[in-house]
Amino acid sequence: NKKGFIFDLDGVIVDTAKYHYLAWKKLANQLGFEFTEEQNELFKGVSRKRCLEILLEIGNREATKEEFDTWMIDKNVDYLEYIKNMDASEILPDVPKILQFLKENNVPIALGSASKNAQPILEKVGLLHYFDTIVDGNNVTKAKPDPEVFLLAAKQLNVLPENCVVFEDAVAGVEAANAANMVSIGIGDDKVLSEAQFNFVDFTEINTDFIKELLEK
Ligand code: B16
Ligand code: MG
Repeated sequence: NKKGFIFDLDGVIVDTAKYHYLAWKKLANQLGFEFTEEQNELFKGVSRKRCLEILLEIGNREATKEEFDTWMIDKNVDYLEYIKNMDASEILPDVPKILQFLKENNVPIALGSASKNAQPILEKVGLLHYFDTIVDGNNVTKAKPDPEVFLLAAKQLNVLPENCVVFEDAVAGVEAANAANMVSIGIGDDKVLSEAQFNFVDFTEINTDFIKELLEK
C-alpha cells in the first residue's frame, strides 16, 4: 500500500496567517472599519475571494464588481510586501524533520493549499525541493471543505485517497481531508479541530515512530 503525505501551507508549514491578517486589516481600516485577530480565524484555509466576501459582511459594506476586484488586488499587493522577506526562520518547528524523514523513506509528498502564493513561499523558505507536486489555489476551482484540492494531490502523487495522510490547521481543511477519505491530522487546537482523526499542537509533538506507524497501516 503506497502512501502519500499532503501538507497544507498556511498554519502548517509556515505561519503566514499573521501576514494575511495584517493585509486584510489594512484594507478594512481603509474602508473604515475594524478587523480583529479573532475574526481572522474565519479566514484560515478560505480562498482569497471568499475572505473578501466575509470581510465585507463584517464591515457591512457593499461593493461593485470593480471595487471587489480592486480590493482583491490591493490586499494581495500588501500581502506580497509582507512576505517579501520571508526566509527559513519562519518555518514552523520540526516541519523539516518530518519532511526529511518522509524523503528518506521515499514517501511522495504534496502540498495542498488554498493559496495562490504557495510556490513562491516554499521557495523563499527553502522547502520547495521536498515536494513532488504542488496543488494550490491556482489549480482548483472548489475551495476547502470541498475535497478537490486533496483528491487532485493524491492523483498527482499516484496514490489512492485512502492511502493519503493530510496535515491541516483549518476546520475547512480537516473537513476536506475527511471528505476525501484520507487520514486527517489536525495541527493546532484539538477543540477547534475535533473532526480530525489525530491531533497535535505542532510538529514537535509528532515523532517519527508515529509516522512509521502510519506508513505501515
Ligand atoms: P492567497 P492554506 C490559505 O492557505 C490561507 O489559510 C487563507 O487564509 C488564504 O486566504 C488562502 O490560503 C488564499 O491565499 O490569498 O495567498 O491566494 O492554509 O490553504 O495553505
Ligand atoms: Mg492552513
